[in-house]
Amino acid sequence: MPVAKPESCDSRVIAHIDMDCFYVQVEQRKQPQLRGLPTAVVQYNEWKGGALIAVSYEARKFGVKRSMRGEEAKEVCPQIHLVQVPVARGKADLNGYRNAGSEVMSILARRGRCERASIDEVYLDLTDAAETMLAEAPPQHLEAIDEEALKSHILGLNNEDGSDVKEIVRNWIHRCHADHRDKLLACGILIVAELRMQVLKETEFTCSAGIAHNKMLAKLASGMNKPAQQTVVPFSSVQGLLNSLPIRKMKQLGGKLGMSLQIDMGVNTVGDLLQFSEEKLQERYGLNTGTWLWNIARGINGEAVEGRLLPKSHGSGKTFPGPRALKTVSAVQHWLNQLCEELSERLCSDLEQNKRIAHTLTLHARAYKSSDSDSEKKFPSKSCPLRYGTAKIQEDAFNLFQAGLREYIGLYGVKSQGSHYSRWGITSLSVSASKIVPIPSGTCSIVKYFHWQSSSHFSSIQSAENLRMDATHLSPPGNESYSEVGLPEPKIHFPGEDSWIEDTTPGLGLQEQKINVWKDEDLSCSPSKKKVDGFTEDTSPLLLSGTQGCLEQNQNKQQREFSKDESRFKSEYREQKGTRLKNKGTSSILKFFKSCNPSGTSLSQEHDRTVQGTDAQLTNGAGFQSSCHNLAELNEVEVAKENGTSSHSYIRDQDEWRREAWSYNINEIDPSVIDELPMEIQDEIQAWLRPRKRPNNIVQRGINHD
Ligand code: TTP
Repeated sequence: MPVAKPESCDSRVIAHIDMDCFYVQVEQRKQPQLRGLPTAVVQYNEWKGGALIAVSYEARKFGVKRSMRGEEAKEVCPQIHLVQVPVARGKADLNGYRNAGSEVMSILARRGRCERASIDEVYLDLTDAAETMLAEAPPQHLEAIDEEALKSHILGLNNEDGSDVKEIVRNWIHRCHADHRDKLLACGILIVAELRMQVLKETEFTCSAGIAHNKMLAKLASGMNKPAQQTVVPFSSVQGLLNSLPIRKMKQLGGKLGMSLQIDMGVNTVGDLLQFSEEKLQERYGLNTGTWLWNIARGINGEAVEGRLLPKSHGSGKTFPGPRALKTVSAVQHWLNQLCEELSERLCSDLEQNKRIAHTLTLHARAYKSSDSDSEKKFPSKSCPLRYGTAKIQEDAFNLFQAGLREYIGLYGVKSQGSHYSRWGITSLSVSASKIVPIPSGTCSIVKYFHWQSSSHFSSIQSAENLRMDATHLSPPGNESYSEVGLPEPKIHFPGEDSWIEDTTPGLGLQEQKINVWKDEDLSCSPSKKKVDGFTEDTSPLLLSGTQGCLEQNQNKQQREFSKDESRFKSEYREQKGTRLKNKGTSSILKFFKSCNPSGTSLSQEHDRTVQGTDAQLTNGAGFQSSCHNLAELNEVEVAKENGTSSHSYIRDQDEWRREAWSYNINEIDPSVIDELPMEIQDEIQAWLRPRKRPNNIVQRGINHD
């Protein structure tokens, strides 16, 4: 999150690696005959040839752009090859691209801390590797410098006199009187060039890179010379780069904040910000945003490379634009089922491969109401504890949707303009799983984990049973008009999300033992009935009397169900896995180099000949908070029966269950997953991620970065 942070250390070496026309490269690896040809990947929707989502650099030379549809691209480049994005469950299947991104990442991570920023972007902290190189084999003593490194672009180096660019780069790398920071960058040049060649050899993909002292500058640089090239930002060039950089090109400044800076403050380039004091910027845009602006004008960015190879969340979404908007609850349920199936498959794969479990399920949607004065109202995002197993995720997501819809249309139904009820439509739907943690180990966490699993299981069963009634009420009958639902305002106290953590149940030692067995030996998602059943039986001595006993009895029942579900979930997964196609690249790198590049020059040299072709809201987090709701709310409202007079109450008996308060923590959203959600939902989430006003207590002023 772009919170103003001081430069932690100005001698870092940070690289931003961005794959070139990534989806196209993945498709070209599958169909090598397309290599070097104008190619584009088109969306699943075939209207007018489908929207282009990735365009090869060969096609860009003809003027083909991502904003075009297939038919338009054919007009400007008749020979273009259009490849449709793979499809599964009636929507784009990004698994192949995701896995290809992981292949690249595993190579890049060999030399330093690595953070996956999106499906095809990675940040690397190469400081340690560069320091080591400087100590052991300093670049100034290297006789031969790799060709790929010599092709680097070093910002601020001028070759107007027509001198050999490679010679200029060689001299820059060899400078023995350079300051320490530039020497480190010289090492970065060599390391990144080597890594990029390794990526090419092992995956057949080309990528571009930016190398600088912080993430912001590295990201700016990586897109400057594409494809298959790298750009370096020495300290001495930072201000020159920013002075001429249009404000809207800066990450986070493409939206309202950028617009306000232009219109209200007359700021057109990042450098123009230098004329304002930090206080002035804070006064106008709030403490945190003001400081952040003050920092970026000086190239200051203390964000650390997170060291995260695995996503913080998983998401699956689909848009339903225009006439395809979903207008019935059953249509929504159908698509939710598809999305949840995909999500469940990915969760299972994460569990199997990385031994991680997700704890929170969230539903996001975009909707409209046809006859509503409150047209600005957003469909509320809803979260609940995540239960594993496709059917459960589907059920819970559907419940969340119903809760969201109920809130969206108004608690008592929307009766507008005489006797007409409001119609609604869903234009975008997505589910995500977050709060992903390694399977807990050790007594405390296992107990908490299962206590949590069982309680969430119980509450969801209850809510599901009762909310099923809602579906009838919420489904627009026949002509899609809306029937009135009487829902009283829920009154509920939501304590902290972690309250259950304190609530450890005594006597779970045996469970813990068995779970550890499962954890250590049974992570392949193969069913192990014996162990699971054994675990279930072991829990029986826990039966107690009174309220606590009743609670635990319920827990045991739920744990048994959980175990069965787990077993069914595993066998479901095996089936899914059996049918999954595996798209592997061709195996022989030598073959690749021979066939694609018989001259022995690198692909990037070939690319040298090709043509080059955030809305920072002044938010105080209100948007985020308004999207935080919880499933407990569903369990406590009274739902009118069909006759509209009597009501059925399903307020939960046990106060314990009330302690679960589920809200969505924005920090749990992985930026790489946001990219996979429908655009409208991305916009919404991005708005939450914008710089927030915070007390300015972390900024060290007066650091000299010039
Ligand atoms: P980008 O990195 O933005 O673009 P790119 O890799 O295709 O091309 P470039 O060389 O200019 O970086 O996006 C990475 C992939 O994400 C892209 O190949 C396709 C997908 N994508 C979409 O599906 N929809 C979009 O709107 C964008 C921007 C990307």
